[in-house]
Amino acid sequence: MAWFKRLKDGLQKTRIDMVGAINELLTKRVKFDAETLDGIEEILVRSDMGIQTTLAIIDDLRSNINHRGPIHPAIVLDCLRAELKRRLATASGTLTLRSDGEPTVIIVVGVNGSGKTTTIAKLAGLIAAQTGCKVTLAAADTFRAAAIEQLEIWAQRVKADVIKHRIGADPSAVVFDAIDHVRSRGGILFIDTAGRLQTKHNLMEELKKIDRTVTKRLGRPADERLLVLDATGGQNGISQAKLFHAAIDLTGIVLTKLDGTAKGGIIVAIREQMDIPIKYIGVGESKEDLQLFDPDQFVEALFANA
Ligand SMILES: Nc1nc2c(ncn2[C@@H]2O[C@H](COP(=O)(O)OP(=O)(O)OP(=O)(O)O)[C@@H](O)[C@H]2O)c(=O)[nH]1
Ligand SMILES: [Mg+2]
Repeated sequence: MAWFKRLKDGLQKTRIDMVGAINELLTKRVKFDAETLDGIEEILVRSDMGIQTTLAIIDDLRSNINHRGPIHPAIVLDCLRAELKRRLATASGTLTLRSDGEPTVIIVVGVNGSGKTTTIAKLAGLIAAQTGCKVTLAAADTFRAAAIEQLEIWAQRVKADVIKHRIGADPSAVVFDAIDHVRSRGGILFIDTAGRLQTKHNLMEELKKIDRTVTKRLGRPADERLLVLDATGGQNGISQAKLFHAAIDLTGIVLTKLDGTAKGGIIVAIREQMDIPIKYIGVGESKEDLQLFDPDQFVEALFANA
C-alpha cells in the first residue's frame, strides 16, 4: 500500500474527530458567529492541539472568514487547512547521516512502550535500503532479557549487527563496545535504550551517562538524539519532550502511534511548544508504517475526503 494511503488510514481517528466534526458543525450552523467559533475551538482543544495554538487559529478564522453571509464549510476548512500547513511548515527535519566516512551514531530514548525498539528496526530497514549503509544495533536496554532478544530478532530481519551484554549490565558499557565496533566497521549505529519515565531522576542520570559515553568514545557528540513519543499520550508528550530535552539535548522527535489516537493535533502543539523537529511519524505496526514527516502531506491526509 502506498504511503499516502497508509497515512490517511492511520489518521482516520483524528480526521473523524477533528476535521469531520468541524465539517458537521459547520453544516448544522447557519451563521459563522461566536457560537460557531466556540464549537470549532472545543473540537481543536479536544484534538490536543493545545489551548495557545487553538486560540491563535480561532483568531485567524475570525478575521479571515466572512461573518455576514451563509456558511461555506469548504471555505472554512480550506482556511483551517492552510493555517495548519503554515504552522507545521517548519516542524519537520531529516536525519543527519554522515558522509565523511565517520560512523553515524543515533541514540533513541523515550518512556516505556513508546515504540523505541520497533522504530529503530523500521528506521534501520528504511535507511539501509535507501543508503546501502551497514547498520549496527546496540542493546543498551539491559533491564529485561526480552528487550535484548527483541532487538536481536529485529537485527536478523534487517541484517544488522548487534552489540549486547548480559542482562543487568551497565548500558554505558554496551555503548562503549558498540562505538568501538562502528568505528572499525563504519555505517550507522542505533542505540536502543530502556524505557524510562522522564520524572525518574536516577534513570535520567543514566541516560546522560550513556550520552557522555558516546561523546567520549566517539570524540564528538552523537549525530542524533531522538525522542520516540507515543501520540496517544497527548499533552503529556510535551512534558516528556521538555525533560528529555533538558537531559540530553534532543535533535529530533519520532511521533508514533498516530493511528491509535483521535488527538493527532498534538503534532501541532509539539511544534508550537518545542523547538525540536519532528523527523518521522508512525501510523501502525508494520515496517512500512514509519516514514519521514512531511507537513503538507500530513495535513492533506488529515483533510482527505472530509
Ligand atoms: N499502532 C501502532 N503501534 C506501534 C507504533 N509504533 C510502535 N508500535 C507498537 O508499540 C509496541 C511497543 O513498541 P516497542 O518498540 O517495543 O516500544 P519500546 O519503546 O521499545 O518499549 P520498552 O522497551 O518496553 O520501553 C509494539 O507492539 C509496537 O508494534 C505505531 O506507530 N502504531
Ligand atoms: Mg524497547
